Amino acid sequence: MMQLLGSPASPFVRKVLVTLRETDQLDQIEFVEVATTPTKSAPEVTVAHALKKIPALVRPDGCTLYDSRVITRFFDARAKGNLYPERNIWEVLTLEATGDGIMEAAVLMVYESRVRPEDKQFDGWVEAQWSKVENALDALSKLWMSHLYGPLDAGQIAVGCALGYLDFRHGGRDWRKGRDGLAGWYAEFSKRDAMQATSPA
Ligand SMILES: N[C@@H](CCC(=O)N[C@@H](CS)C(=O)NCC(=O)O)C(=O)O
Repeated sequence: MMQLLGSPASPFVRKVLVTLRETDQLDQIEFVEVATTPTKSAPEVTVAHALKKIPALVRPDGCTLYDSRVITRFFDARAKGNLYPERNIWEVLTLEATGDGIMEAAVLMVYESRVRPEDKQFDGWVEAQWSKVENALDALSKLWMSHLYGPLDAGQIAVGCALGYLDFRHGGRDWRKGRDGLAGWYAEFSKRDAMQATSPA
């Protein structure tokens, strides 16, 4: 059986779990829960993922897959799903990259306070990451609302998991302020069974 190495708190792992649920393949994997940080890598992760990150998908009949967007695309193809439609593939991939980028910046902010020793923390750097998040949220609000309301795809899943992660780890920053449209979309999207079942909060 395929093994998915991950933690339910990771937004990148959540994307894979949502994809598995949306394509009805949750029973195809064994979830192996691991705790890993940049300074303390889990041994299984070090073996499976060249960059020592999660998620990683260990397959008995093929190479181990990473990163999250490779794994989600693999499962979509495997189920002959429509999360990466040819019709607008470049839009979908760009939206997915936007969601992933929000997660990356938001995860780095968490590492700054949790992993880096206090005397080495740098507020200016943390705020610069948050300004990337805000810039991306504004881009989503201005350019992507009609796509977000279209048929379900991998871009929407990435954005949904990114916004969920902002609530989970950066709730005090109020990403919804001045972004009613995006907040309204997320309120609906987060009601999906796959989102409810994988909520980290
Ligand atoms: N681009 C990667 C990012 C994965 C990632 O950053 N995962 C975090 C957990 S949320 C991780 O494994 N961090 C440990 C580390 O950086 O060593 C993906 O999409 O899979």
